[in-house]
Amino acid sequence: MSDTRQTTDRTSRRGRMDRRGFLRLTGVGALAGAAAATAAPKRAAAAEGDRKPNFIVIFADDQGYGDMSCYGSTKLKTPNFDRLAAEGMKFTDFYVTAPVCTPSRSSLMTGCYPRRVGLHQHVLFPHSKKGLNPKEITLAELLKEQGYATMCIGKWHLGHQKKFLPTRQGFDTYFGIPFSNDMWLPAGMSYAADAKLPDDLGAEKRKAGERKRSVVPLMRDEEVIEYPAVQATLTERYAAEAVKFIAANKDRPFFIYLPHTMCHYPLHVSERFKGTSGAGLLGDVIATMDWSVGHILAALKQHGLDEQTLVLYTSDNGPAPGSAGPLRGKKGSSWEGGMREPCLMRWPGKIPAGKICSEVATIMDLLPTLAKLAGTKPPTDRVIDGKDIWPLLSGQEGAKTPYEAFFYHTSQGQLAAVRSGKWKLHIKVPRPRRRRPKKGEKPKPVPKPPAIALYDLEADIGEKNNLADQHPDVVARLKKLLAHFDAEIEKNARPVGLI
Ligand SMILES: [Ca+2]
Repeated sequence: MSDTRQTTDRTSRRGRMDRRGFLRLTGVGALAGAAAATAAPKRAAAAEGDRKPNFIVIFADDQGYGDMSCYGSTKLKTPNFDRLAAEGMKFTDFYVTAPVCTPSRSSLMTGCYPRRVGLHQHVLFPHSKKGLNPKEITLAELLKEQGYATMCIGKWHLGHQKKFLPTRQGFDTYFGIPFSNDMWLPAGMSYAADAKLPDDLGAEKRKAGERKRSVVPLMRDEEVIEYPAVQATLTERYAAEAVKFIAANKDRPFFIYLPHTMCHYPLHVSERFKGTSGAGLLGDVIATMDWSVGHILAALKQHGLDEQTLVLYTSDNGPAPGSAGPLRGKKGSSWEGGMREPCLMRWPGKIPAGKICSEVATIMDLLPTLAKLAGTKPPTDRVIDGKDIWPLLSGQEGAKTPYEAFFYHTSQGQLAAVRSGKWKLHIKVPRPRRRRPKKGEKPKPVPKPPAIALYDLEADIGEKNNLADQHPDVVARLKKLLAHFDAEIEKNARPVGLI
């Protein structure tokens, strides 16, 4: 009984807030303002109660659908991920837009398919001359406009040149490595006066960069502060930065975007966590990432911000070292294992606790959904592919996915598949991986995949039974959706940023 009453109270509170948000958005509030001067004190008080929510978006690197105990891992113990699931919502059908790092991140920041913003062709490297176009309106920029304090902590990977850095894309401040941890030192970086550098990194090398694999710079804002970045302690240092930022901004709305460096190869773990998981190096690395969630939640509680903060945890693509659980394929493939991710969202009092959402939702939906919660809207002068998924998040009765169709791309950005309802049609069926022959064994030829493959994801989550021949009508319908999407995005694609 008391639970029902609580839910009703929360719903009506939300209803009041939504109406005010609507007035703000439509401008009706402003028009009425001059005529209603006497109502001013009441409005001010209401605004106080309407404090915009904080957002903490944690984006793991290469963590798979099976790399949490709340997603079925029996090897890993992940009490803090599990806590997010118990105190929030767990998504079973949450997708990223690409099976590799850069394109997936571009979708989080812009609310668009990577092809829409020109960042679909694999990942950026230290020699790349492009990045996220500064003309794009990022989630951070939308929130900053709404008075948010914004910080990016971790692996950016949307361009390491100054004009593409987080500090030029809506973040007040940045701490992290500019791309993947297996890359190297680019030419032409700026160095802090007190940067920790090896003695032999003279002016010439700094200008030219240094091509040592898996030796990467750590940056603060726009300058290198440490090279080589001590990778073993990065996950803990990221958590410390987040906790510091929470404390410094506890009295105003804030947005923390924390894209982890782990668990991308090469794996690193600190002495403190080494050997603690009983599940090998990957287990220790994931235990550190799990600990980081607990550390951040403790800071929210300490500052009384639990009920004002939406915490979201997901991963940028499928597993490289880890597990995709029941899904087929891994990082780099358009099988479900490459692009369907664990996703947990917690906001006590607003997102129902312990609920499972099995509707299709995507990384592109963060921008429109968080924009709305912050009292603004996505840009209207360009196509935004993501959708407002608040009806799903808030547990509205009967809420359905806003997607008639979701589109998968290869790691090189080619249109690969579509999902509509329970059906998924591949038009670029991934080639099976070549198995390394045993000593003395002749290498076996890799069988050629079929031209198309149709799967019923409800009955066959592991994409094993190709039903294309049995359902020509479904194939025809999905092919039409693919053709329509392809033509539209070709027409309305925007240019990538160039230096
Ligand atoms: Ca990745």
